[in-house]
Amino acid sequence: MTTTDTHCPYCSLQCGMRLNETERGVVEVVERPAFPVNRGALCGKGQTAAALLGPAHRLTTPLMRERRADGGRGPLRAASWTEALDRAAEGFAALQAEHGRDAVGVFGGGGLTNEKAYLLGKFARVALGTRNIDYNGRFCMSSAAAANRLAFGLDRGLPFPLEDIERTRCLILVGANPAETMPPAVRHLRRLRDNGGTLIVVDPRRTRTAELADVHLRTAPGSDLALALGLLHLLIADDLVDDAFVTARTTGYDRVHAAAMAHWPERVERLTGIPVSRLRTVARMFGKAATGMVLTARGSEQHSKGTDTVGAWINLCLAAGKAGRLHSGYGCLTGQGNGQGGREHGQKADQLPGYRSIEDPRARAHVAQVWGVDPRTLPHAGRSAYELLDTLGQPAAGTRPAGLRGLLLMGSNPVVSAPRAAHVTDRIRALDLLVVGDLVLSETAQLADVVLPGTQWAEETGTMTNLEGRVVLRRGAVPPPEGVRSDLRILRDLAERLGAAHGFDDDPRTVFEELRRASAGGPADYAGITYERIQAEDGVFWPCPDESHPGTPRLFLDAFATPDGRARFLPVTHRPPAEEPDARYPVHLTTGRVLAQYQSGAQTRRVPALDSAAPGPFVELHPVLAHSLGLREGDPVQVTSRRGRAVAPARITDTIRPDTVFMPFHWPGAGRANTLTNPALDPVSKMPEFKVCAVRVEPARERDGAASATAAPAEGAGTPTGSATASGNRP
Ligand SMILES: Nc1nc2c(c(=O)[nH]1)N[C@H]1C(S)=C(S)[C@@H](COP(=O)(O)OP(=O)(O)OC[C@H]3O[C@@H](n4cnc5c(=O)[nH]c(N)nc54)[C@H](O)[C@@H]3O)O[C@H]1N2
Ligand SMILES: Nc1nc2c(c(=O)[nH]1)N[C@H]1C(S)=C(S)[C@@H](COP(=O)(O)OP(=O)(O)OC[C@H]3O[C@@H](n4cnc5c(=O)[nH]c(N)nc54)[C@H](O)[C@@H]3O)O[C@H]1N2
Ligand code: SF4
Ligand SMILES: [Mo]
Repeated sequence: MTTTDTHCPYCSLQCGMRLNETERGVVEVVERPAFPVNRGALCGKGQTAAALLGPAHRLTTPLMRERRADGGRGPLRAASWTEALDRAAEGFAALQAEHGRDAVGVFGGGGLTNEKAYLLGKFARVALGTRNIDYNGRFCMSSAAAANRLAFGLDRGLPFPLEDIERTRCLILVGANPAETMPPAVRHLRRLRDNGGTLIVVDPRRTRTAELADVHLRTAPGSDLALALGLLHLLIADDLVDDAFVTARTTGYDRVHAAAMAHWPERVERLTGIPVSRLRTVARMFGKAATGMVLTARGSEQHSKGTDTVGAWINLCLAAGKAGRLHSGYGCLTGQGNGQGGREHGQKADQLPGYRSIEDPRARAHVAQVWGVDPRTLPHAGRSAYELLDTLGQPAAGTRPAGLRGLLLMGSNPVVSAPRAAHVTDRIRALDLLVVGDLVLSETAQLADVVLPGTQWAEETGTMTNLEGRVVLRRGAVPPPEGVRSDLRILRDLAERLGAAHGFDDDPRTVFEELRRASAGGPADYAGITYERIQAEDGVFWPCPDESHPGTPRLFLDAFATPDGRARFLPVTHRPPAEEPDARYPVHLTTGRVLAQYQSGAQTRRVPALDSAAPGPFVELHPVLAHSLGLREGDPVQVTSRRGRAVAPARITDTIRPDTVFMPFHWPGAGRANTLTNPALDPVSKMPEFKVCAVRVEPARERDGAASATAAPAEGAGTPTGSATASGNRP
């Protein structure tokens, strides 16, 4: 039997696990108690992760389809690697020759290792020479990233190790449901309470996480910005502002003070649905605690005002003197396995490795020198994820530039996970050439012209940076199925065909060595991190500028990362969601996750134990709303927004607000939540408004219900055509 210590393929905790492989090739996941982040604990997804090793559910050969003269598509068929890579590279080159370099783009993912993310960014800028690269992290924590950089001068999701949570006296958890999304982290919440600390949870639903809290604020979706401003107002009114901290370590308080005064408690009660007395209780709990933290996740961030909302929570921390101190601070719970590292090494439209800006001449010069290219050849910033998807295949019109004609996609499944997904699917179909690298035939890969089967997780080695900024090593443990190639190899093969014969190595360690040099001196400095150190030290926290540097588990204790060392208050005021309930669409829809499924479900829907634990979509609604519509548990419910219509069974529960329904987004087909969601973008981060839109809820007619079991997604349902009126379902 061989044993390998490694990390889970899924979320940003990057739980340590041990893989045992028997002589007969059976792989089992067992505990690895020494790894500090999870101390052996794993959720069901980690426990069953080995199910996708081996060929059973996997792509094991490249696939291709022919385009007919009339533009129609043939079926996907097996192809050789040479055929598939030639078709991809020649196709991209031809599109660029005809439409310009920016006509071909790249879409990446926050689940890719640092090495892959780095090489993908380099591939876009050097091999394709396109400005158009972005990735699914834009849909994830980009609002928190933007606010972190504005306020603190640096974006690392957590500025402290996760276990510091246990020691804080008061924690406000906003729009995060770790009991389902990061179960091993819940131990820290329990310990926090055992240590006498207070836990406050803000969520429109009484989640399993909210059930652990001292106080649960069941806010209206999209009202967190008002809540944070209202709490700041009360902090000021109760004389709980830490003046000494504000004077010594921050700038810009005056502008924020005025905004807070405009959010008096009664107004905030109206906006959030939380009574003034409870607002006051929470403001006092937080203000009087000796130490305190605010942690946000997607519930607070995935809004068209996500950056301002996070800014408002940061303002609250700064005013209360709860930042830049031991056991105090603001943090964002990043989501994907490499959500942190994936945003540091150049997959983002405006970014070069080391979290450098692609518009900064010094950064361009440094990275160009590492890459051996002329800095003038480096493209500038391109389009953000949704803006890129929204215009695929479209000609230029008015002020709108032409959309991409060709796309290389690795590590995302936007047919299920992008907002306004039916429209995005139409746009993907309008491409001249879609090349997808994946492990499985995802819903997006099903639309590709070329599908390239890749290795994953335990079949290859690479580094991941977890939500704490801890760089860990996922070690290869088992041989990949025959016929697949690593993403690094695929990028090398494509780069060679595009004329970039050098600079694309497929050995992860060699790529990491180059990443170290490219990141050196940047905000996310990995120069001192080596594979050996990572293994010896249970991971190394960046920044780590040289090999004698211990790494940086805790940021900002002495100074913030701004030029003057002070944190900046951010001037923000409340504004409503882009779409508010009205007579036609009277109910809020919010979306999110369930324990047993991961993201677009491409991986976890193929794991039998997970599929049976969470077999399909549902619409969570309050008994009052259900009663008013004559709906019983399990009845098919039709949910309609301005983007389209979805049908899924009712799940009736009083844990949700009566004016809100919730759908998880893990499934394609009739119950796809993203058919409904609103792509209104945050002006700073370009985050879409996944967490709130206006819908109409009604019993599905018979044929809709029958359709829901089998039907293809309601593609093209750009505008709802249903004849139903808006009567009566405002609870
Ligand atoms: N099981 C599982 N775990 C995962 C993932 C997964 O797909 N499945 N994905 C990983 C990834 S990439 C991510 S980003 C994280 C996400 O982790 P979380 O952010 O914890 O997950 P979500 O379910 O998207 O949203 C959290 C909560 O936000 C609430 N919410 C909705 N609207 C609002 C609002 O306006 N205000 C507030 N305060 N709350 C609101 C929802 O009710 C929900 O309970 O999970 C990671 N872990
Ligand atoms: N309505 C709604 N929509 C949402 C959200 C929400 O809360 N509500 N959350 C958003 C968030 S936070 C996120 S992060 C996105 C995530 O949504 P997606 O971007 O779709 O992420 P995944 O489902 O993880 O897709 C990863 C794909 O890459 C493949 N893959 C995994 N590892 C590798 C690898 O190493 N190499 C390659 N080539 N492929 C790999 C998987 O098989 C899968 O097909 O969804 C967003 N969409
Ligand atoms: S919590 Fe996240 S990293 Fe840990 S086992 Fe579950 S999915 Fe894997
Ligand atoms: Mo995410």
